[in-house]
Amino acid sequence: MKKKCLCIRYPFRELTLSAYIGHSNGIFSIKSNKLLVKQILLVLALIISPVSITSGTISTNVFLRDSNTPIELVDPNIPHIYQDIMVGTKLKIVVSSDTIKRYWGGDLALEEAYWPYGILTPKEPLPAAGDSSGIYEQESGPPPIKWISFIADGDNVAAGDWFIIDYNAVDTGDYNSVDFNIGFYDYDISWDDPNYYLCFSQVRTRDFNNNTVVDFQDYAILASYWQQTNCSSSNGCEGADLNVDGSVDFDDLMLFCEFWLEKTK
Ligand SMILES: [Ca+2]
Ligand SMILES: [Ca+2]
Repeated sequence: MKKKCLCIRYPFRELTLSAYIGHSNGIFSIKSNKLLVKQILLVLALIISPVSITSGTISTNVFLRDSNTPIELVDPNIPHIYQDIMVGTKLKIVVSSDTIKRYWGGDLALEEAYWPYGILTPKEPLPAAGDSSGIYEQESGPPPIKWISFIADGDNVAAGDWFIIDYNAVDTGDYNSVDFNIGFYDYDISWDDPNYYLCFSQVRTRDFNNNTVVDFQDYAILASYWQQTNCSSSNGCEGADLNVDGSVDFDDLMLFCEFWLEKTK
């Protein structure tokens, strides 16, 4: 039975007031009773310059690479936990903002344990991220983590789609499925902990002939190995032993049918 990943979530912050309050502290140099000072400054901020206060969220959405078709959620009421995808599936993760918000930064983070199974590749920032925006890759650790970092900046930052990061599901190793978590960091919320995880469970491909669609040609390959029991010593029966128990039988047929006519292009 396939496991479901453990996802940790942190609440979005509804208002982004920290920079404004910090700026006001510098102006007035008030040092006593910090809570009262913040309350006073908050009121002043609301009175003097309400347009300086922005609300909104930076969000992620996941689509098939060649379309705007979103990947379905396991439960529509639980965000960021997605239906199974096959090895070979190509996704795009879109980072968007519903507000004009300059100097925003964040990351997608991939822990070393997941590196053999999927690859994140950044694309050029979209125009709405601003003419001084940036996106880059880096590694850090220990423990080793790969980061796709992005910054929205410039006079022309606009609400909308800001960044696209491609994801390729490349392997499940020796397993019939792998749970896969990608941390999403919003620096306005935390530098230390992900705001949430994008959770995938990726499974072995049913596209045995590697032509990007699961159809009768793949069924014919599975049928050619029907009830064969030495798959572990014969290259996995060309992948037809989907549950990796050494034989091709009804269990594999059921797993195959779950992705009938699935496309990975
Ligand atoms: Ca095929
Ligand atoms: Ca099997």
